[in-house]
This record gives sequence, C-alpha cells and structure tokens, in this order.
Amino acid sequence: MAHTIDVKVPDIGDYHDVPVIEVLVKDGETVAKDQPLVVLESDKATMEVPAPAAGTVRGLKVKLGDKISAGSAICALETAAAPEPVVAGPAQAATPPPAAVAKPAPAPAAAPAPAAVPATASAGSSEVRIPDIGDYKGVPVIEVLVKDGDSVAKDQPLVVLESDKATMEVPAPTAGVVSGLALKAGDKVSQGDRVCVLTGAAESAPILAAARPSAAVPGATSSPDPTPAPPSLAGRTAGQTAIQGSLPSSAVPYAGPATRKFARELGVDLAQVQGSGPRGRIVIEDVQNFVKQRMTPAAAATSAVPGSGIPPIPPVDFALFGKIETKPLARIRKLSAQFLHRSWVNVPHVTQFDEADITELEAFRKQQSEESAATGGPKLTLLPFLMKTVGVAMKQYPEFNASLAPGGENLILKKYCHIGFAADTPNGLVVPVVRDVWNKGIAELAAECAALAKKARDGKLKPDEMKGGCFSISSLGGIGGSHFTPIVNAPEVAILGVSKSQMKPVWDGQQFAPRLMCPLSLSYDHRVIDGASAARFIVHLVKLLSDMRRVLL
Ligand code: CAO
Repeated sequence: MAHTIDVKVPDIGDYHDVPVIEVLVKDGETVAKDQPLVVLESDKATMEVPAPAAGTVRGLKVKLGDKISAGSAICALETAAAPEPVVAGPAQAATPPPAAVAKPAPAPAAAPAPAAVPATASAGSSEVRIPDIGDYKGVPVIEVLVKDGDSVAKDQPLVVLESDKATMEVPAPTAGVVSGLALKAGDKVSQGDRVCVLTGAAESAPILAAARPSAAVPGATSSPDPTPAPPSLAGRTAGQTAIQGSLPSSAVPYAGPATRKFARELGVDLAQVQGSGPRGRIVIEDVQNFVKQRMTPAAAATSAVPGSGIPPIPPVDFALFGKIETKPLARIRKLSAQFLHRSWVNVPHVTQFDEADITELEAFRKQQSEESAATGGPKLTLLPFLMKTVGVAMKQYPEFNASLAPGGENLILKKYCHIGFAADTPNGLVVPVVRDVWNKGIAELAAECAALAKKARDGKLKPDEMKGGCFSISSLGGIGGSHFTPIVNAPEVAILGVSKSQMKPVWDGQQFAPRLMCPLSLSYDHRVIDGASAARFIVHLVKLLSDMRRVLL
C-alpha cells in the first residue's frame, strides 16, 4: 500500500529565506532514497535537500528562486513502505531517520564554529590556514582557484578540498591580495596547513578561515559510514555518495558552488558541460572552455546556439567506424560557415528558377573579349555582363536593393549599387564587392572582377573590399551543374545563382531552334520580397540578358 511522506526543509541552523537555486525533480518523477530534490544556496553554503526515502514526487511546492526556511514544504513523496516518524535536522544524523536532512550542514552557522586557526597577522597581511575539518587528515586539494597576485573578495573560494565523502571550499576570510600560495592541486592537507597570505585586508585581525561544504561527490565508492561526518565537513556521507553516483550524470551536474554560481551568471547549463576534475567534477575552467567553444565560429556553425531552440547535432565518434584524420579548418572557411549559418537560420529563403537565352549575348561577349584582348584589355567573361544586367534590374525593382532595418519595422532602400560575387578560393568562399555598378561599363567591371578574383585567390582581399554589398552573384557556370539554391548574403535580400549554359532546342513558335540557355536561380528573403516580385524580377533579367540592348534603355 502506498504511503505519503511530507518532505520539509530540515533544520538548517540560523538560515532563513534561503534561495532555491536548483529544483532537481519534477512531479511524478521517481526518486531514490537520498537523491537530491532541491539545492539551496545562502551566501555561505550550498545545501542539498535529499529524498528521505525512495518514492514518487507529488505536489512539488517549490520553484527556482523561492526563498525557504526550516519547515517549508518541498513536496510529498509517495512511497511503497510505511513512513517512519519524520525527524529533521543534521543533529539526528547519527541515527538517520527517513527524514529530509539537509546535506551538507551549512557552515559555519548550523555547525559548531570551526576551531580558530592559528594565524599570524603582520601589518595589513594575514596567513590563511585550513580550518577545522573534523576528523579528516590528508584531504586532497582538487582545485586551486587563485594565484599569487590575485585580488579576492571576502568569501571568495581559494581552494577546494575533496575527501571520499565530501567536497568543501575554503573561502577567503577577508578581502585582500593573495601571496605566498602554498598549495597546488593534488596536495594533501589537514587542519592548520597554510593556504596563503592575504595582504591589504581591511583589518589584519587573526583570520579564521571557515570551510564550507560544497556539492556532493558522485562516484565515491566507500561503503556506508555509520559515523556522521564532522559538522564542518558534513557534505555527504559515503552511503549518500553511492546513491548520487548511480544517478544519470546529467541529472545532477557535479560541481562546487563557485562553479555553479559562475555558470548561472553566464547562463550555462551545467548538464551540458564535461567535467575535467577528479571523477568528472566540473571546474570553472570547464565552464570557460564550454563558453569559448560555443562562441567560436565553427561551433556556432555546426551546433545550435544555446537557447535557440534548435536541437544540436549530437557528436559522433567517427573513429569507431574506421580510420579518420582531423584537419583544422582555414580561418576563411570558419568565418564563411558562421555567416552562411546565420543567414540560413534568419532568412526565410525561397528560390525562383528560370533560363535566359544568351545566344546573342555570348556571340557578342566572345567578339568583344577578343577585341579587348587584342588591345591589352581585360578578358570579358560572362560575370561582368551579368553584374551590369542585375544592376539595371535592381534600379527598376528597388526592393532588391534594400535591407530590413533592425527591428523589422522599416525597409532601407539604397541609392547606390554595389554588387558582390562569390569567389572560390583554396581557403574557402569569399565575396568581394564591386562598387558603383550603375556608373561602370562592362570593360571596367570585367577588369575589377578579375583583379578582385585574383586578390581573393591570393588571400589578399582587404576587409573593406568585402563590405557594403547590396546584392550578390554566385556563378558556378565555369564549373558545371544545372540549377542550385544559393544562400542569401544577409542583410542583402537576394542572390542570383548562375549555372553552366547549354545549347538546348527551344521552340520559336514554328520550330525548335538551338539556343544557348543559361540557368538562373534567384534566392530571396521572403520577408522583404513577394513571390510575384521575384518572378517579375527574374523574367525581367531574362529579357535583358536575351537582348542586352535593353540594358541601355
Ligand atoms: N555558362 C557557361 N560557361 C561559363 C559560364 C556560364 N554560366 N560562366 C562562366 N563560364 C565560362 C567562362 O566563359 C570561361 O570560359 P573561357 O575560359 O572559355 O572564356 C570559363 O567558364 C571560366 O570562367 P570563370 O568562372 O573563371 O570566370 P568568371 O568571370 O565567369 O567567374 C568567378 C569568376 C570568381 C566568379 C569564378 O572563378 C568563381 O570563383 N566561381 C565560383 C563561385 C562559387 O564558388 N559560388 C558558389 C558559392 S556558394 O553558394
């Protein structure tokens, strides 16, 4: 028969209105005995309230940010076994009842004050020593959070100690500058060992460093210990750690209060962070690396931005399936990946296709190109003709020469025409921009395109030469393929993809005639451009290209 236990906040000493910083369960969730339900954090200690028995959580009464005190209701727990009398508080820990017992006991208020640590104080400087950590001797230092020269605030953690039963931070008893740091990770310490000297403290009174318990230790393997931990190190008994260790790792990220606070400030979900400390403990550096990694262009391009709602692609260990080689991406490829991804997720894309009859244009181009070459002029490829034609079409359809103003309330119409073209380089894609297309002839545009394409391939483009574009052209005609769907180069609102021209039989009303047809793909931002406008624009473009004399009109 099911029984119900009301789980309440146990005696947490002098602490009142302590904020709930994590709610680790939800209604209907099955929990193991001693599994943490909520985490409370005062300015001095972080405490978990564990389940007093195995059961199902019902009527959860607390939420993140609530302030609670001893006796506040947390939830009901539906258990299979009959409930025993609920006795709360660490004072009863020696004969543990199935009651909610805050672990660890907050220090120093709920615990007997730690023994005064002998500390020498000279003018403005004081030695910080390991405080009373109960019966524990030779406790490993697992993190040193400061270095010589660091300025620390009062209560800022200096080092983290971790026995097989609890994790504990030793905070700075006053503000000051750290010198003579005597510890490094891996050192083993006992009460009275020197931590460092703090100079420039507001007062140089004898320093009593108060150790405060930290997060639970997952994965500890020692057997249940009937002896309660000493108050100042009552982080979690071995029996409890065994339960914690059996939880899924993502259920309760294993990290100390300083790391949790740091992660909260940055909005980092610790469940996503890989711990590099002993037994997978998440340290501050792990959170920093996680943020750095998320901020790099490659990461932004390949994984979802936290909070964006886009599910990230889970990492795969490809080495499991065969031999692999890891090659760093070139800087340009990482940057273009970032820009393309940004456009792809922000712009609602539609692509309109058509084909332009460039039979006459091609004959004209070849003839002009030969003449140009004969007089030492530039080679006239299709690109400058396309650019000029697009420029003319943009004048007639100004919404293609526009950008959405930030906030999406206004459209910015540009009274100039700068057109970018995608250039394929050994290091990746770049888009140099040709300025003032309206005011330039084909030969001038051809010379500029050739010069910019060479600079792009040589990696010599200046940042200014890739800025200010109003529209882009991506020409794959020299390579092959039919149609493709180019990605709008936001904040521009359209891009023209050009594929390889082919001779095709085209019906002229009486017969099929061989015509050189150039496939065009117009991708556009549907927030700014309607489908009908896009169709009109591409039809107009096709008309201009099939009879370049119209460009002059
Ligand atoms: N149909 C048929 N032939 C075409 C053509 C088309 N649409 N476009 C170009 N060609 C021909 C050219 O006439 C030239 O032929 P000849 O050597 O016989 O005169 C040949 O293909 C090579 O031209 P090109 O591509 O070197 O020159 P371009 O001025 O047309 O293009 C540039 C320059 C920089 C756009 C091009 O070199 C390039 O990098 N293209 C790739 C762009 C790209 O990667 N886009 C994808 C971006 S991701 O969306």
